[in-house]
Amino acid sequence: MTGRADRPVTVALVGRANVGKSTLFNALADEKLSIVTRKPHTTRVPVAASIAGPAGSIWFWDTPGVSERPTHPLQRWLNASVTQSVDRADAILFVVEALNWFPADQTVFEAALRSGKPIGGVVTKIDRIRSKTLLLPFLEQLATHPEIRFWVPVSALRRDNLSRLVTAVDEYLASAVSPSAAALPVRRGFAFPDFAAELFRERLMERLSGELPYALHVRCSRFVDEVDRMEIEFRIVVERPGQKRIVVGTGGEVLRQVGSAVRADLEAQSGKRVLLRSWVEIDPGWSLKRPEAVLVLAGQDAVQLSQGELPGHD
Ligand SMILES: Nc1nc2c(ncn2[C@@H]2O[C@H](COP(=O)(O)OP(=O)(O)OP(=O)(O)O)[C@@H](O)[C@H]2O)c(=O)[nH]1
Ligand SMILES: [Mg+2]
Repeated sequence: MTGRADRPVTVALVGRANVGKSTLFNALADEKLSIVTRKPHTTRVPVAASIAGPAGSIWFWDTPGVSERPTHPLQRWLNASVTQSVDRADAILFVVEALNWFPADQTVFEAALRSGKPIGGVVTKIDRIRSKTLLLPFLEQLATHPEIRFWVPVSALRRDNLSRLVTAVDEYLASAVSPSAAALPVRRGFAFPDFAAELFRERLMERLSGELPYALHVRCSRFVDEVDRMEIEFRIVVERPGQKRIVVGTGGEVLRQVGSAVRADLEAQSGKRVLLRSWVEIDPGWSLKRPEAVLVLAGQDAVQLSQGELPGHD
């Protein structure tokens, strides 16, 4: 590496909810750092990873999905968080789903343009497109936007075109900016207890339907890390007693099944035996009265005893 500048460049991945930002981010990081579900508005807190580019390292930020007309305080807060990431980043990677440009994409696109920062574009999920003849007119339409320095079609699932994307980011974005020290993320990924809580939320979001994925919030309230074992406790916060009943499930079935899947994930990742406990609390209208609760990363107020270093989570 030649080392383009003293400091790495930071690039925010921004786009409508569910376009595949987190899947792409994880594929670029070559590690699962951000949770992914089939449902929109999965990502709530920006997460960063440094990736080696041809001329130096580049920090990528995964950000929440933008809502076109946010009506709920949580959506407004997520939108504000994206604006903040755009403000902090040196450059922007605008993410759009192949063949799907909706009003929300236009909203994000215009916000990215207003930032005045260099912008590159990614077209995701191309593995879903059966014929290139369908994709070409879409790409041609995108190419009419002169402000976007490049468009790279990718499939994060199949890892198609990822190195071409990193090269384009390096060549057209990273070389065009003077990196700002203020933009540098403090860490790669989440602290381990926060990541564990995110995994719990991922499993619950996939399992539950309707409003519930958005009415719940998971916090890690206790984290004990020893040489060969971990103890970890989660509080799942919902808004109403009926929601609590569904999250717990008949005879505690939902919570037990989700908990054992998360325990298996954590044991595989840490190589330690994991003792996991979880319970559900009701905090009426938490997302309405203080959506910033999601900002409070679990690890910050979890009781932590002898916390060790884990790969990818400094
Ligand atoms: N077929 C296919 N599906 C993908 C690809 N990338 C993402 N997906 C799927 O798209 C859905 C949403 O992916 P996410 O990565 O969570 O999307 P996101 O933009 O981060 O969503 P939010 O965090 O809600 O804004 C998931 O079901 C992914 O498996 C891809 O390259 N190909
Ligand atoms: Mg996401």
